[in-house]
Amino acid sequence: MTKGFAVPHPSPGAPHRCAPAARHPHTSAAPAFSVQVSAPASRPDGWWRSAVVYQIYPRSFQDSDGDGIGDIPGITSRLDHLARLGVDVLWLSPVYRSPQVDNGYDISDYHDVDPLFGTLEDLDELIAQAHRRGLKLIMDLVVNHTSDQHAWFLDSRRPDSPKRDWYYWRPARPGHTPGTPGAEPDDSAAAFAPSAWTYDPASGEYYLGIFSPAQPDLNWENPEVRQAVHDMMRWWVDRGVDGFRMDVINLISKPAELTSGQPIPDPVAGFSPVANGPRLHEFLAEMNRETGLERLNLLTVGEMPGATVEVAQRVTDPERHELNMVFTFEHVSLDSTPASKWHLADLPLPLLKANLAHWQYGLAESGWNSLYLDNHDQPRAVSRFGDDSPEHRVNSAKTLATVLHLHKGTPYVYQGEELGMTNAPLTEIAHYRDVESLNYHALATAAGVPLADVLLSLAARSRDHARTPVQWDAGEQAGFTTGTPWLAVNPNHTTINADAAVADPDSVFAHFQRLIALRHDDETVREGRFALLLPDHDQLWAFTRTLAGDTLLVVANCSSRPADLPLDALPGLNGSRLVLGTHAGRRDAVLEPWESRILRLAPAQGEA
Ligand code: TEU
Repeated sequence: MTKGFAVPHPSPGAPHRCAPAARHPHTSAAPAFSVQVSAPASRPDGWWRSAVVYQIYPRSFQDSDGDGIGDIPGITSRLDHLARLGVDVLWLSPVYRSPQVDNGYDISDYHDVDPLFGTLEDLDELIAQAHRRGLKLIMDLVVNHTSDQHAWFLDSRRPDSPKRDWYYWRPARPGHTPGTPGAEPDDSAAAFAPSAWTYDPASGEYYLGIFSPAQPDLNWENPEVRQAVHDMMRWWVDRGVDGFRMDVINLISKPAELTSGQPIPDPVAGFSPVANGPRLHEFLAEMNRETGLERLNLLTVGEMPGATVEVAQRVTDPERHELNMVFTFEHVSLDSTPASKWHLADLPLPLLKANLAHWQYGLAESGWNSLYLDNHDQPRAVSRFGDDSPEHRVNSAKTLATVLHLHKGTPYVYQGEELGMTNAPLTEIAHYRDVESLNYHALATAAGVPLADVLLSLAARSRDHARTPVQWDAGEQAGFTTGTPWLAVNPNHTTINADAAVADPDSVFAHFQRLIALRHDDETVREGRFALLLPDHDQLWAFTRTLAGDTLLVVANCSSRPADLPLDALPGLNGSRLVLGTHAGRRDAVLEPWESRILRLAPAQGEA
């Protein structure tokens, strides 16, 4: 396991200045602490281009009833924290009725709230309270698949059902007895199970579930399926939601082989064989038209594993009327080998910089980027890309945020990221809850991978790191619940928690407030053209953003040792003005470990 970036170590004689950062007041304007009150759902054209989105994973955010599981009233009770942070939009991971095999990404009723999380009325109240504070709210739309307990699927199990064709049902492989090992229609593996095909003895056929048997894939070729999804989306829009985050939406159009009843080609290579199918753009444009996504100025972001920047260019080109932006997986796949996310690889900084720059350039002319390092499926960014040691945690969390939020696009903050929350000490299989982690453990150990290696991969990549309860205070269960949390609270909540962060003007939280305020205030942050500098530098992440002659220069030391600023390669430095820094007031030509600065170049100096 590699922690942070793979950078060469300094030579033994080299000076190594790792003194803790001096604490100085920041130069930016003080964050606003007042709660904004505004009319609900005012959505001017293009509003999402200046927005910052905050993702809530309800199960782990705030419990209000002591059952150890976060819920909607718990979220409502914490809205002031989010208003204080300054974000514009809340994205709710799924709260629909669900057997919770994949924590709500397996939906059995799209028109109801799971009792675990509360009621529809609780959700209405959350939306109203959010709108009252000027916060918008978007729902997670999980329509590549339903739960196997959804009424549509239960109906579809009858071979003569009109809904049989709403899912992918296929006979056994020719020459094989249905239900016997190896009789699956093809060799596709599911993301969270050994096979993507599950045998149903009642009809003697198999159904497709590319995540797990509890998540059967809907057949989007069938127009009735698409209509049912559109109806459901309109129902939520009428209820007051401001947009959708669309789960694995580039998997809805399946390859021609599959839709025509043939085996999936090259079935073992992850999602790529089933991603970005031939009718993807048609389905997205139709959805947009039928549900008024664009007409109503709803925020739309499509999660797209396996999508290239070319796919994203098409999806986000305003002329094509599909979606506002997509979530790419490229930058969060760089620290694994192509074999799987569990096969760990070193990540040199130039590789990560190059990937983000590739997306910046690719979507510069038309289209739009989404920007994220953390979400509910990823280990914590500060532990993965930063340095979560007590010495460097705060500055590395701030510097990663500086870099991300100064790119062009819509930044996403994942709950706890604004506190610098870290990976959890998950050291044995009993510590894990996630279906993906448990499946990997079972399959890998059965295949003979030594347990120690399996545990190492899990400790580096498990989704459970993101899902430990939000650390609100230093007290019992971090203030998350009065009961027993469904997943253990990280013991470091005694020092890393919202109470402490909000009280400290130099905290990670305060830095996020400043970055969000800067985006709101500064047109160059929102719309400026991006240019990467020093692409091969293994410590510094440097780039400019330019708009109408105004240039911001970002220099960030993404390493735990000092970094010299190459003045000849950054000619605009002299005469520039510090807009925001992690070590405010410092202007030396050496950046401290994990120090970053946002500078405004003097007008005459233009783009560096
Ligand atoms: O994720 C899709 C996805 O590609 C990742 O989940 C991936 O399978 C895994 O996290 C890589 O480690 C979405 C949701 O974000 C995720 O939580 C769901 O489990 C999945 O879809 C199925 O709905």
